Amino acid sequence: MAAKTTQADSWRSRLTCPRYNRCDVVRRGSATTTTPGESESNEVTITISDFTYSVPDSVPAGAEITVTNSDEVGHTVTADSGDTFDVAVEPGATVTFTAPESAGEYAFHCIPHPAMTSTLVVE
Ligand SMILES: [Cu+2]
Repeated sequence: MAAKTTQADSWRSRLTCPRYNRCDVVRRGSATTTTPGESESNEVTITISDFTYSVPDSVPAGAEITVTNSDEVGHTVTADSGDTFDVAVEPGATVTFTAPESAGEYAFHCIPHPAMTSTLVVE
């Protein structure tokens, strides 16, 4: 009876969360600081906030990509096809993975939240 609650619970928490309030909380509590003016081309970072990926316009092939999850639920960065990349990021956590070695556009999604999609452009 309770076997299929996982995804339903995820959606329920999404629907009941005050989206903008949570965003403020996340900003205030963030330990990450960004220094403006530093070369951002070397900073390859995907940020997940409010169930949305923020992805650089493009990343170098084979780059180490840092994924930061600012949300209060876990997310994944999972390539739509193949096993090019598939990492899970716990709430508030940061993980890294290696960008594909071949240039191209890699669509990806979040496993628990299929509505979360984006594309990693590797050049
Ligand atoms: Cu997600």
